[in-house]
Amino acid sequence: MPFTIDSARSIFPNTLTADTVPATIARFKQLSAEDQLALIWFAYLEMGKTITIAAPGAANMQFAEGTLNQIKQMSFQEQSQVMCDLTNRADTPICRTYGTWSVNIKLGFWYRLGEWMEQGFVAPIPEGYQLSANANAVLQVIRGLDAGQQITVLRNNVVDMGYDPGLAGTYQPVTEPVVPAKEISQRTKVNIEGLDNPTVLNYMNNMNANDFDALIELFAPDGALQPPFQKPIVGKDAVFRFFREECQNLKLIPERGVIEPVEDGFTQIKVTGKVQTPWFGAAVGMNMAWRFLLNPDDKVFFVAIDLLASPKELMNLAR
Ligand code: ECH
Ligand code: GLY
Ligand code: GLY
Repeated sequence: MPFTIDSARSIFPNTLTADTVPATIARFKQLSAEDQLALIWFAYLEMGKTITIAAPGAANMQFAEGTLNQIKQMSFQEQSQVMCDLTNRADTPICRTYGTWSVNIKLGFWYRLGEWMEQGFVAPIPEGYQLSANANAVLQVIRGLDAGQQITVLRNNVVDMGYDPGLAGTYQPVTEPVVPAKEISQRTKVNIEGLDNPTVLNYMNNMNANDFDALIELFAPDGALQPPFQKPIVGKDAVFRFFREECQNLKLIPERGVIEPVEDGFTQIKVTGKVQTPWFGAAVGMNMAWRFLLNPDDKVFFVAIDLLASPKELMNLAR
């Protein structure tokens, strides 16, 4: 075996990723819970002026409905406490429930709370709230990011909230239902300048069609997928679960790619292009790279998905 998952992670080492995203999140986490909530509120309001967020689907919201109604019944003081608990990742019943939800349910939950804060059903950020100097500095950094990086900061903050019972390993994750794959007649095909590798083309087309059964067959049994700023998800079963839970209705718009053989029949491929999330649609095109390592059977042994530092990186296919 010429490659391990670990060594595969450093193919195409010249790829410049948006490291300001994890750096900003790390600084954000040092702030008080009140500051964190107020900062997200201000950032969210500012972003809302230029990009519209799609309302979560009903199928998505049903799992959060009970908790949301419970919060709606509370006093403003209790509501503020729940929001601070979530931010502090306290061990409370609501934080435990939140911890079992998939990413989209967590985002839908906060989307609804935000609406209720605006409408006066949930405790607002106090009028005239003054961010600390550190919080202001973080907000300044967020203002300077591109839209794709801004929504990634927001998303990852929301993902990190609540109490994570995952370590105990005894909970059933709650996820939105899986939609059926698109009918063949509804499917589109991507075009990638400089690349005609069928595994990569099928990867993009099957993801865009929500055809996760076909998509997973492109992977080697011990294959791995590394999402932006995360550790690799290893093995077909785990990757398949990830597709069904977190990859519905994405739009992958690859633009260009390079391919070259490496050792022992393996092939490395880098593709750059845009990705859209169903939350923002065409309003936000995230600048992304895919770094594939295919085994001698042309199955995906490893693929890393990276959020790029700048649009300039879309042209960087250097080895
Ligand atoms: C308010 C104040 C109090 C605190 C909070 C509030 C609410 C905040 C809200 C935030 C909503 C944010 C949202 C963000 C959505 C971001 C989505 C992103 C998606 C990126 C997806 C990518 C996919 C890449 C992939 C590809 C593959 O090939 C393999 C799979 C995969 C204001 C009340 C908290 C409401 C909705 C960034 C990049 C391409 C890796 C998935
Ligand atoms: N509105 C986006 C979603 O529910 O995934
Ligand atoms: N809807 C995909 C995501 O937010 O990750």
